[in-house]
Order: sequence, then C-alpha cells, then structure tokens
Amino acid sequence: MLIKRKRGWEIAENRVTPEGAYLKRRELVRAMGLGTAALAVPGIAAAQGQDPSAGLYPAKRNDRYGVPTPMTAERQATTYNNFYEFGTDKSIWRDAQKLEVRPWTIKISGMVEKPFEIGFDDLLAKVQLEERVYRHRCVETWSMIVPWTGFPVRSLVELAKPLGSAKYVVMKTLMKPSVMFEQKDTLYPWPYTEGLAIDEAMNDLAFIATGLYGKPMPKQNGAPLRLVAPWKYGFKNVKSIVSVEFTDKRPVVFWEKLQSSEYGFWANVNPQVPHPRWSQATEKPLGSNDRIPTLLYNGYGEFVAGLYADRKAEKLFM
Ligand SMILES: Nc1nc2c(c(=O)[nH]1)N[C@H]1C(S)=C(S)[C@@H](COP(=O)(O)O)O[C@H]1N2
Ligand SMILES: [Mo]
Repeated sequence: MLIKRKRGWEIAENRVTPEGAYLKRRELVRAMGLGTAALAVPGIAAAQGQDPSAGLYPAKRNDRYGVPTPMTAERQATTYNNFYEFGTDKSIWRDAQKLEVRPWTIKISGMVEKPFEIGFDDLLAKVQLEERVYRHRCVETWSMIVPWTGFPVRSLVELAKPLGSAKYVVMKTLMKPSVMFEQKDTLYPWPYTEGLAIDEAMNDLAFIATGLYGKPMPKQNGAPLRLVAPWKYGFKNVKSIVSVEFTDKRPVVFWEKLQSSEYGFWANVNPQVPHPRWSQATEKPLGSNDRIPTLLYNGYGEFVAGLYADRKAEKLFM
C-alpha cells in the first residue's frame, strides 16, 4: 500500500534507489532463484502437500449474506497480493511459500477469564467451517470477489471468554524476519497489528478465514488463518494470525501507526470519503479493465450500518 516516506535520513540506503530500478533488481533476483516452484499453480501448490486439514475442504456454502458475482479467477486472487512481510509489491506469492504453517499456535491473552494457547488444528476441531463469497475492497482501489472458508469471529470470541470490560480484540501476524524478510525493515511497525471493536467482532459478517476456493488457505493469502471483515478496507484483514488479545484500549493499528493522517482504526468502505491522495468512488476488479462504482460499507450496510449509529463523531471511513 502507498505511504509517504519518512525523513530521508531514516531511509536505509537500498530504499533510496528510484522505485523503477529497485523493482527491476527485485525481479532479477527473483528470476535467478526460479526453480520448479515457478511452474506450480500457486493456489494448488499452497493447498496440497501434507496439510492435515485438507479433508475439511470444501465446506458447505452459507449464502445468507449474498453471493456476489462475478467471482475473481483463483489465479488472480492468489498471485496479486498485499503481504508486506514478504515484500512491498504485489507479486510475493512465490516468496510466501517459505512460510511454515505447522505447527501453528495462537495465543489468547489480555482481558479474558484465563489466557491460553491453542494449536491451529485443535481450533479447527472446535468450530464449524462454512464457505462465504465476499466482496473485498482494498484501500488502493482494486477489488475482488472470492469464496473464503472459515468460521465467524464470534466463535473465536466465545472460545476466548473475554471479560465484560473488554472493548476491543487485537490480532497480530507472526513475527519471523528470517522468512518474512521485509520485517527486517524497521521503518515498519512490525508485527502487523489489526483489531475490531467487540461488537464488530460479534457481528455476523466478521469472519476468520482458513481456506480459499474450497482448499486450505494459500500462504500468500494469510495461511493458516486471517481475518475477513468485508465491509472494511482490505488492510483490516490481518493475515497469518498468532495472537488474539482482548483489551479496553483501542489499538493503534499497523497503517495508522505509519500514517495516521491517511489510515485509521475503523476503515469502513465509503465511496464518498476520498483518501487524502485519491478518490474512493470507484474500484477496479482484479482481472477486469473497467472500473465499477464502490458501495457504502462495500455493499454490506444492511448488516453493519447499525454498528456505527452511535459512533458518528468518529473517523469511520479512513
Ligand atoms: N500481515 C499482513 N496482513 C495483511 C496485509 C499485510 O501486508 N500483512 N495486507 C492487507 C491488505 S492492504 C490487503 S488488501 C489484504 C490483501 O489480501 P489478499 O492478498 O489475500 O488479497 O491483506 C491485508 N492483510
Ligand atoms: Mo489493501
């Protein structure tokens, strides 16, 4: 995603290269590393192998929140990604295959009855998987429609047993600079952190996705589990979650920390509120050449608008 860079002296020497040259060098480095992995179809490569949860997919579709069309091609959604831990451009899918997603432990902490850790497969055994076809709207104005598999965030909250005083749930991505190379760039406030207010987390639409296109989650899309809040800009949807913490203080989330004049906590989609540097009125579906109008709450107002009735004083749309 686009940010304004900080003061020059804070930028490491390799970042000062003009963008074009920098990207070319990255491509070259990648090309030299091309092995057989380059020939594999990304979604399938990520989903097969010894994934112990493979038998749980595909799950039954829940169409209560609509089934928007047209569906984005699997190849598009699995080769055009935002996952800054692996690099700042869209073509990180190959690098992301290095992420190991077993064993995978999620830590539940903060304002809960009793903090605990749970293995990802143990968590899967406690929830009911279903498929939902959701719209996704990145703040950069590209969009997609994809079938996620997963379970409501509500199920996770209920397992965690938060105290009545908890107001927010904060989720963080794995920190592993040896694999997630961009985490060596200390200009970014790693680990990637996002969150929802508890009432948002309990909303029917809030989803933890563990699969995509009827298979376990590809690594580049945030394996083994990531948040999906389809009425919000895509950056809310934190990937590869290892920590779920309950708190009474609103967290300052990753992009907000970097650039609070442009990105905030609520981040609800609204075509009438432009980003400071571009319009949010339209979007470009992945794989399409035409722009289409963007919808308020990304088209999910009937399910979520009520959450914001008493929050009109807040910056709800950035
Ligand atoms: N950990 C982490 N989560 C992340 C991001 C990221 O860079 N790191 N990018 C976000 C943004 S900006 C978007 S649009 C979506 C993209 O998800 P996708 O690659 O599965 O389409 O992931 C979000 N979650
Ligand atoms: Mo995004």
